[in-house]
Amino acid sequence: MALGLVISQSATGTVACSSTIDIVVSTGQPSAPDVTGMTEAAAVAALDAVSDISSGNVTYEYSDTIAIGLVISQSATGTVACSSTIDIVVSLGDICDLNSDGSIDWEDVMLMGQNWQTAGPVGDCNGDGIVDLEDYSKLAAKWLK
Ligand SMILES: [Ca+2]
Ligand SMILES: [Ca+2]
Repeated sequence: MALGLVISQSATGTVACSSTIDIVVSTGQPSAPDVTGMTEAAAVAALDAVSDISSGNVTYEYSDTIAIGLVISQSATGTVACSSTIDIVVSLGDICDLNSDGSIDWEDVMLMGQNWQTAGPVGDCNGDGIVDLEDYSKLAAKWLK
């Protein structure tokens, strides 16, 4: 909405005497919604739905806490300059979830076993260049969590 125009108010119509009505006035700049926790497609759609901003680059990172396919972070939220692009980071899931099915279980152990004592990358949960007992310990600690 253009600069200086009222976007919304706290009440309309009949109100009690001595009521105070709050108003929200446009700063004339677009506001980027918080899309963290959304799926990539929903986040891109939500950003593109706001006029004067658009979705930007999508990058992918492993995350212990954010489920696979969901947005971990974004480059900006709230009021941004017109024509801003908002980049998002999408979760690849847990690095120990070797088959990327959203849970850490025997299938991942099997995959790790197939890559045992190799350089990975599948199975190298700690990224040290070898699939070994340290990786198994890390995977086991996350078993079915
Ligand atoms: Ca898995
Ligand atoms: Ca390793």
